[in-house]
Amino acid sequence: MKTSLLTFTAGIALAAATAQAEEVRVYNWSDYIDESLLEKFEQETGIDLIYDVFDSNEVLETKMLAGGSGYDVVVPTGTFLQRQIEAGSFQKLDKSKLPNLENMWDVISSRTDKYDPGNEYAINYMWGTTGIGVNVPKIQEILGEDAPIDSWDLVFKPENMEKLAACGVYFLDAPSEMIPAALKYIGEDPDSHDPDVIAKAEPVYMAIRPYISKFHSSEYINALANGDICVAVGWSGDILQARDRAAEAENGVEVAYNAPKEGAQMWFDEMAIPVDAPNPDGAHVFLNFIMDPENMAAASNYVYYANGNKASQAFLADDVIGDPAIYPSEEALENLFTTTPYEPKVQRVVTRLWTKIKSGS
Ligand code: N2P
Repeated sequence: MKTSLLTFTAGIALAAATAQAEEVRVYNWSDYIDESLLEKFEQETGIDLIYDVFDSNEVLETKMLAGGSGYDVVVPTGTFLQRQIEAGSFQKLDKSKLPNLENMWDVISSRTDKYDPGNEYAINYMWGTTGIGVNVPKIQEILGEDAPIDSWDLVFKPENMEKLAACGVYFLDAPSEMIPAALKYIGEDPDSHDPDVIAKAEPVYMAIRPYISKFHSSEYINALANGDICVAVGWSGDILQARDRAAEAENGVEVAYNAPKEGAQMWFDEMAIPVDAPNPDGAHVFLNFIMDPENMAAASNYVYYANGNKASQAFLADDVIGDPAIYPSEEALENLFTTTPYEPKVQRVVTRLWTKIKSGS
């Protein structure tokens, strides 16, 4: 009797020690969460959260295809998710562990279904558009009151870029978004997988290449907010975060974001569990925490991206749910395009072209 009681006690102590040491490792985009949520997760669940960030789908994809990343939750964009599902990089969600799935929004899940049929492998975290952020007073000083801040003309017309170069122009280092934008600008199908069509993006970029100061996918938030640059081709919420940082600094910088009127890309960032995740149970706890309506709303209210959670909408700030740059109207939605993943052969064409564009020769 005594022995078995001792064993029992030791068992509890061991379980407690294991619970204390439990960790979940999340790899998400930079500037993409309200960090107080990370503490809240640890407090509510007792799980240690290791939270790392990236700013490039290509960087994440390299880790996913190599395997052994050590992460429990990662956040590829829909097109990359689809390719990585096909490569066997993810495990199916155990939906019985995700009661908060009931909060998700069918309008978004019907769209993410194209990348992940049945939404078997991922939940939508956030979605947004790829467009243009500007320091309005600076642009108007250079190009006049009628500066085309809502048009791809601003950044793809060499005569505009020649004038803007002095105040600083950054582009995303994201070939799967920057090539489609240039194709859209010249009236081609932005989702073309035809190498001959894709090649038409090259002269568009080469004509403006001397005027691009940098290709980078996260530094532009502060650069725009500080007034170090006056134009950034970037992601909607990031530019709206720059707007807030500038307003707080009261430095005369006034940032505006536009999804260009000719058409802009819409994308969906998806939370998925790697096939070799060390703690898939913890990953499910994290996903369920994120799908809590108040948590999801707190994240969107902080980073100015829309989310795929219908129930969170009751908790969204008016300047988030009411801002058409974040939650576009039906009409504006029609002007947004989506893309499909490039096949490996086409991807190589795109990667080579992008390297050439960046090097400028
Ligand atoms: C957050 C960028 C996320 C959007 N900084 C890229 N899909």
